[in-house]
Amino acid sequence: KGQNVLITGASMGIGAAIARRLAREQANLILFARSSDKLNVLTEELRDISSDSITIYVSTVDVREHSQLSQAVANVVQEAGHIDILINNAGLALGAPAPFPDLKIEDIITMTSTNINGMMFTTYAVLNEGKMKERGKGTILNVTSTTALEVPPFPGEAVYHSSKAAQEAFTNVLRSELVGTNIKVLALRPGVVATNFHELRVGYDKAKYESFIQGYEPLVADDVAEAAVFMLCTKERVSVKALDVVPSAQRTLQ
Ligand code: NJP
Repeated sequence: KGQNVLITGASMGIGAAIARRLAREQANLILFARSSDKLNVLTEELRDISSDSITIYVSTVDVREHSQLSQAVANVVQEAGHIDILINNAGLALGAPAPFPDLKIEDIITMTSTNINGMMFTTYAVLNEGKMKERGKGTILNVTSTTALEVPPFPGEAVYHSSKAAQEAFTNVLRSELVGTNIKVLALRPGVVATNFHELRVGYDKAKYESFIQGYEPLVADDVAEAAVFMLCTKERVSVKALDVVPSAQRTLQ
């Protein structure tokens, strides 16, 4: 309650679901994404959910653009004072599962720059402009993926899985750098969740999506949001460092 929470990729899917849950918890929300229309619609919904008792800041931000991001964080901090919680959630997979050399170079650049650079740029801005480092307290929750740890790996997703593995590595190193402060660094790893993510991923090929999730019901975004709120609401001495949230019947990607 009353904490300032920045969520990237807040315009839909898991990010929007986390925003809805946190609005019920009376957190002040800072919503970043590229689609201003969707952010505005969500903001209205969040005002209803919270009965107008929270402050909501909305910024149309592309997490791949460092200067845009740090400016957006600095603008919010002028009003909000600081950021307590960062949820690095913006991310995507592009191109149907395909052998690495068949991927388009622009898709490789988009995936790595969004999933890796975007997460690092946002974290950098929040630790510095967002005053988290100076205050020595807060939480950084990275929405990574079960795919980051899949052994043996799943052929056809070389870039997406590598980007998620990079997120996990970053999470672990940052956590050890911040030992001795009250800044928690956590990883939340979803399995398959029914969001727009898969439509982008399989190039809107419904048949490929159906075959991917064959035999079980995927999670909905709110299932992941519930887990996120659980991780964020523990006592100060407790750190749920990482959590896998998967459909009960999900087989491994193999
Ligand atoms: O995806 P989707 P999810 N700058 O497509 C935003 C991970 N995950 O909620 O910019 C700023 O509904 C985009 O906003 P917009 C996944 O890797 C998922 O499922 O307006 N924002 C939108 O709000 C990702 O890290 C599954 O287009 C950017 C949001 O990202 C996270 O969960 C499984 C952006 C994506 O919403 C949320 O994905 C798994 C940019 N450059 C991990 N580019 C799953 N769904 O099955 C995109 O293991 N966004």
